[in-house]
Amino acid sequence: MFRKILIANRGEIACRIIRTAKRLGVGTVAVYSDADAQARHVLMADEAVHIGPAPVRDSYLVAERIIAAARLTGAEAIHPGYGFLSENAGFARACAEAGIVFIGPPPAAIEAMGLKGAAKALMEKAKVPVVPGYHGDDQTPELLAKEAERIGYPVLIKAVAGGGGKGMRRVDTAQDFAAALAGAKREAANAFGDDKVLLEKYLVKPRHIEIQVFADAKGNAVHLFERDCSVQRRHQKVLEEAPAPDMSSQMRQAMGAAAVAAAKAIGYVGAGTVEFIADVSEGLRADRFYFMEMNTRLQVEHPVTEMITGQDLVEWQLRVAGGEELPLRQEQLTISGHAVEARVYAEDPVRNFLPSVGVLHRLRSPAENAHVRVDTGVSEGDAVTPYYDPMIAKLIVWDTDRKSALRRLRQALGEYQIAGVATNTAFLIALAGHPAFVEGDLDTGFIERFRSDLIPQQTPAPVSVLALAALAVTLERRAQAAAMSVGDPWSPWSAVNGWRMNDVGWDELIFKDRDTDIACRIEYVGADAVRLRVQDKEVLVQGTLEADGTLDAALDGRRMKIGIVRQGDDLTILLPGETHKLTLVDPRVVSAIDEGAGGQLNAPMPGKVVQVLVAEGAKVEKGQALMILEAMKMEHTISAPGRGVVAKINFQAGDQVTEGVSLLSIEGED
Ligand code: MV4
Repeated sequence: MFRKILIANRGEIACRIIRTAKRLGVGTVAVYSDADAQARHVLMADEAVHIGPAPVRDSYLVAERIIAAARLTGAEAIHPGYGFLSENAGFARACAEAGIVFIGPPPAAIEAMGLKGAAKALMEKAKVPVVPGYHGDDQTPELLAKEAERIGYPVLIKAVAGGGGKGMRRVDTAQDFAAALAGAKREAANAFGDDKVLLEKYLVKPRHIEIQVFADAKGNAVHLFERDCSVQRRHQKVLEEAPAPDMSSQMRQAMGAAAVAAAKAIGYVGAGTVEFIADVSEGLRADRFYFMEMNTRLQVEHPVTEMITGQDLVEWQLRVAGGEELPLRQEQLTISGHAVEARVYAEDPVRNFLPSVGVLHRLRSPAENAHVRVDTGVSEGDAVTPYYDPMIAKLIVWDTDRKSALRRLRQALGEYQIAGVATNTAFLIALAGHPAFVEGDLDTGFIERFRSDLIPQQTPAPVSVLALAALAVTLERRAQAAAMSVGDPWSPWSAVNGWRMNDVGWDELIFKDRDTDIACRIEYVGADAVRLRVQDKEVLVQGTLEADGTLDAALDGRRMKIGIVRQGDDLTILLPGETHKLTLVDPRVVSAIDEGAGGQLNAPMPGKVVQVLVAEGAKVEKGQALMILEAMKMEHTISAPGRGVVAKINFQAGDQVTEGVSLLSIEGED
């Protein structure tokens, strides 16, 4: 076993690898960019080395810096995680040349699977089933058209150099073929610098089923069964599970044997995944699965395999890379129960899953136990930035059977409390509870087909939520008033202030719920209770605000613990599986802005200044656009909060800005 390894990655996978290394007594070295100086993977590792600025091409993708960091710290091996340099044969070679073990397959095996056409030909030779089609060198349009005819429509044109769905065209009739071919070639040339294509029979109802394989350097190879990853959105996996629903043991054996044959055909060593596409137009059938591609790395979804086999795949990787034999033989591996993984993302399903950047002002995860595992790389207070993948966590659950596992998944997803960014948790709950999904009726078109069932509805906050928010605001104001009056009975706070008076009276609070102002009358009925009247409804809510930000409340006698997060005037109310955002509108503040307001205007998120629309000294009106910021592929307009004069401009077009920095300042006009 290694004495010390370097993890050439970040986020949850770096943390995941460090956890196993620690358990095995292996020293760990993290690498980090400017944006990750305080990241969880850095705090977890024994040592950490800075490798450059936030953009991945300047840090996590710079092979030389990573190898230099391994040399500097005396790490004997490098684990690349997934993504980044994990499937880069050049990096694997550079490690070997530097005398460092690359924890992954031999470079030649990475290369063999890199080109789709060559990989397919290799698989055909190894008797691994491939989708009926054409993958020859002759690319003349006439020949390709004839081949399409032979295969039978519909056919799929795929870029040989492609992957992840890029450069794919479905063609339904011979008349459409020539135009589709020209389009696919143009796209492939642009995207990959290689316009070669292959043709396949188009499968109308496919499932993505992949086999986890493992091989050691002594000629042993096994499979650790399958994962079903059919539920995807734009080629991004959303839910993964093991075993695959409705898989017969006969089909499992056939697929496992094919995957092991694939690994052996290319001299594979280490962890790999052989992806198959199964034609389920007539259900899962042992003679209708076909090789798609092989991923020569540990995959994001490996934990579901760990949960059903009881094995630690990172431990297997370290042992195999260190020259040991595989820990178990095929006949010693068995499946126990069912596991499902959901990827919790900072993205907004309502806005077409646009990534959502910002600070995780609250991040409370479900409690981990024998059934529930959380793999994450972030902590409360960390930021989701535009620099890296916005995945917050992977939630993995296990139970004895699929339906129980899905129930646990929905339950655990409901326990998430996340404020500061939008997330897909409500979408995932809808997905894990969808009748068709629960029945196991899956294919790769599932999300698109049931889109309207799955995207959460944007409903106005119910009166109960307004009441909880009103109670939280009231309790917070009282706590503040009490804190300020301590030791100073003459302070204006302990004098006859509004709160004292209102304790026996009432007040008005205005909440903005998206674009609607909702005026609520709150009556102070006790030290810890308010009655809320809004429109024609009324609720009595009582409770206490705990130190960790939990509101322990009773709504008309119904007890609940909910999360409340306040950032300035913005309130996030976190109910099980449901999040509401309200803004407290203070009539006095609004009028102050109208009369002129000054101050700093800060960057709401990290990004790039695209345009500065005003000069220093310019007079501006309330709402006037001052600066345009680009972040997450979107433009954000920074506008004047009130009438005033531009005092100072701190950035120019083209400048990169971090979250929270002062972009410009305005002096209010009297
Ligand atoms: C296909 C297919 C239907 N027929 N091939 C998409 C990614 C690429 N690796 C292979 N893909 C597909 N290949 C044939 N002959 C449908 C897909 C496909 C898909 C496959 C797996 C998971 C999700 C998918 C979503 C859309 C299309």
